[in-house]
Amino acid sequence: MIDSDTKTLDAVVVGTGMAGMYMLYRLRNKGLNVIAVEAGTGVGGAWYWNRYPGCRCDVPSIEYSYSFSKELEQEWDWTEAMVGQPELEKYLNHVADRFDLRKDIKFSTRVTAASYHEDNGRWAVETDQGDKYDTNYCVMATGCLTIPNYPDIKNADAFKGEVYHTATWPKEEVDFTGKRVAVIGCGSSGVQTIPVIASKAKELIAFQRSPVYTFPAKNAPMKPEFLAQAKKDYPEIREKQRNCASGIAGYSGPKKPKVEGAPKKRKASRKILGLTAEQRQAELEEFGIGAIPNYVDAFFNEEANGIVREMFDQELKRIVKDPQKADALSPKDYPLHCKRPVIDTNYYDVFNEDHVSIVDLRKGGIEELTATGLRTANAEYEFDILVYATGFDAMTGGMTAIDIRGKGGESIKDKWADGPTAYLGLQVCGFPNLFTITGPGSPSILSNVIVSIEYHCEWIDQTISYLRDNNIKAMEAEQSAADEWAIHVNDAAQGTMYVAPTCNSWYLGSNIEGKKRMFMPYLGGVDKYDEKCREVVANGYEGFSLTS
Ligand code: NA7
Repeated sequence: MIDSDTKTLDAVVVGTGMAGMYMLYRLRNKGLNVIAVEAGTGVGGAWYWNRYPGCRCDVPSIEYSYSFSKELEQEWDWTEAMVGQPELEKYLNHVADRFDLRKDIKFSTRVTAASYHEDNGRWAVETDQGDKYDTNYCVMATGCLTIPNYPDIKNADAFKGEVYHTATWPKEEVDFTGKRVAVIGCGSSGVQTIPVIASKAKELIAFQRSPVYTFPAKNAPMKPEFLAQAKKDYPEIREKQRNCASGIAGYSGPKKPKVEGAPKKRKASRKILGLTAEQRQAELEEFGIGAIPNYVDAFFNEEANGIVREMFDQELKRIVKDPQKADALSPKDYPLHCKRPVIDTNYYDVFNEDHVSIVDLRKGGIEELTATGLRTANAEYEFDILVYATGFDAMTGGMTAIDIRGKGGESIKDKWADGPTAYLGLQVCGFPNLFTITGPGSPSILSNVIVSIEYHCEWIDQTISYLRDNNIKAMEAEQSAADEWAIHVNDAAQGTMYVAPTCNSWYLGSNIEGKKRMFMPYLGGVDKYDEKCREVVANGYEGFSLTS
């Protein structure tokens, strides 16, 4: 029974990050009555919430941008090779204005519940502002890195100073001048923010449970000739992005004219095994620490991984002068390529400054927060500001934070208790007409995510056209297809360092207590994934049941 306050729609899009914005644009353009619901006061998703100092994209901006509008590509000028959060947020606001998206977005509103009605194949969606929507399709554009992870620390509320989380950073500037700052967590966010906060603070203490392997970002201002050429080359760049595994074309700018007789520039070897100790040392000296992640055999081979880890350690000890700090920063106990690679600007260098210290929590964890700081198993620390850089309930958190109930009232939380499965990362069995953008089992965050986002939005758009053209009331992933796909996703990761026994990462869900250990993204690549999706469609949506 629909009450009079309920708004009837064709589609509800949850979230207006890069995915939700494009989905809204596509569905509206096809004439659907659609609304997008956004918890923030503005668009941007991850680029709206993660406004901590130093937040920056780790994919070149030329490639980390929408491809759907040629005009947009031509009119937007990136100012750096890899821009920071403020510029990305500005870009996304420009997109929202340019395509007049705001008129169909309900801001400052969080979707709290969504339940499926089997009798009519429709969803009832509720928000924390009391909105009620009755909709045919529900598209979850809730993102892979949405729900902040707050560690379960004893007396968490005891600390009387200022407390921040990198993933929910305030819009107002935080003044670190002359302050003693503690940062808990040294993943990508910690690595990015520590040098920037340290440049202002009187003292910075990094509390680190797992050191990362991090490599210089080598970010630089955008050269006008590079940008001009990229704008000309966009068709090729986009074509290449969609037809490779990573979704990154590796665009390198204007082609340099060949100089007759000029010596060929040497590149670092692709494999480390087979090089003698002298050759490895020579490569390290010539190419530096940045060459280390490119030795491909280290992805699969333990011996190769061991060698590059030793090389990494050697470089780390050279950069960080204090042997105790270098030892604390050394990620000895898990392989390279287990966690998402981190790139940084001045991360190791900042530990050469006297006012920046590191606490190695492997030698004794945090026991409790106190009114003035925190206590580890070994010592007590005092500070004025506490920054949690402790990551996310990744890949699934955005969905499980909502009370989503499918057929028979089953909740998504229960459905995924034993590991999240979603056929092609697009639909969950038992949840008809609900689509997941970059859901578990798709290349998502293992690829250039904007490429995967656009792919999913277009697939969902075309699928909805098919459903409407063919009077199909409900579309649902079949359990057998979802299970088979989950096995394939798992197989694709086997033999890589991503699933090494000593590896704990948010890809595996192992950063969240009680979360089932399962490798969630699809490692097969954007190109292979596209082949599979095309095959599924060509075979009449094989693996989905379609009910008229
Ligand atoms: P990450 O990469 O999950 O990093 C979170 C960090 O917080 C990591 O070093 C964690 O150590 C640490 N952490 C988590 N819980 C605790 C507790 N209880 N005590 C101490 N330290 C803790 O999140 P980020 O936000 O840095 O980056 C996420 C992605 O965003 C990144 O990959 C980029 O793609 C952008 P752990 O490793 O779990 O031992």
